[in-house]
Amino acid sequence: MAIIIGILAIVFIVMTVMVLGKTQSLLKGIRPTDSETSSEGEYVDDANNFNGYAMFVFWVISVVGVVWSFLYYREDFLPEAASVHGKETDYWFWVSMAVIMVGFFVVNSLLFFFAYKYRFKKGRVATFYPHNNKLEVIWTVIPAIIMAGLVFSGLKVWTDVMADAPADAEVVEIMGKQFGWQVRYPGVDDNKLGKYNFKLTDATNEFGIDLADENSFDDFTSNTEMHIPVGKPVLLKIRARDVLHSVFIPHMRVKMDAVPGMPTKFWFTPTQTTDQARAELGNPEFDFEIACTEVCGRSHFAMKLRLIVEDEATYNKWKREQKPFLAMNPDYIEKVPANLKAKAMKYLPVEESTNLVVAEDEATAGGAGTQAALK
Ligand SMILES: [Cu+2]
Repeated sequence: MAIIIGILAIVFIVMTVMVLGKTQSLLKGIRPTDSETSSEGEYVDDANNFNGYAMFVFWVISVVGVVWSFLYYREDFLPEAASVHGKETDYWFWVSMAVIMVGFFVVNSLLFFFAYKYRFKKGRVATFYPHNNKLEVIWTVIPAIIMAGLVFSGLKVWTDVMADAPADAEVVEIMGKQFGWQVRYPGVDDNKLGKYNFKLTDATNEFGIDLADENSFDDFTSNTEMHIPVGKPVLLKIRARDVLHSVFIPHMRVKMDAVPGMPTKFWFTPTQTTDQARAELGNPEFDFEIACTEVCGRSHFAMKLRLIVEDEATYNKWKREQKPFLAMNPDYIEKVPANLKAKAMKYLPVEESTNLVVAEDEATAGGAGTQAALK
């Protein structure tokens, strides 16, 4: 790469020197001189010929450069889409690209070729061609139709992407914080995320889960990976705890800002499991990845989360193996209102819940109650 830039730099420097040299000789030509032998026309002819050829050569080099850079950087383009809408947005991206490239090559080829072909020649007079309605209509209507076609097809895909998620979508909450992603699942019992309140956030309850809402009893969290099922719509509920972050899942073509105080969302349907992607790429180490694309502070670069796409059975099995937040942090049973305690209790580890039952008995009936219960 450095070599190419070096060569280009030398080429441009040589060209600059040559152009400057030409300018000098041109100036000599138009300056009044003592002898009448110098011919102005000859200099102008030379300069115009040089510029004409230079235009032509420049365009040929540019075309080679454009094609070369496209092929060279191909592997750095976005990876193949692994979601339903991703394939559609990619399709329209490449259609737009094709149309733009055709326009680019036609217009610029003509521009540089005409600069070369119609360079100044002695005795050639330019045609005065002030107006042509037919031409005006053609070059307005054709691009307008093409652009409208692109805009409307893009708009259709965009409204599908931004529409409400299907009712059966798997709901997953993802929250950005300096510096990492945290994930919350609605649990296996109700598939409903419990309410949250930022005022309840503390070192353990990072989500600010509101345990006064019974939907939150079976919610579980993760800060190491996100699991989702293949072939099923997944609704990401996105939020940020401190500053702006942005959820980016390149393979899924998912990208949405995470804004403090303003929940956002994005739903998508994965089409490929992690295992399928690994087999296809021949790379057993491969993983889908969630990254942050909003520079959010010193360790922004480290805001990554592994995304595991698996078949529904494996996904459901994984979900059942996860322990609810309440089970991991039994102390939080105190935050549950009295009328819901019995319901919440079944999520606690066995020994914790018996202890609590005993403690409550003691609190209500005194020592005698417990003794009676033990008899
Ligand atoms: Cu970030």
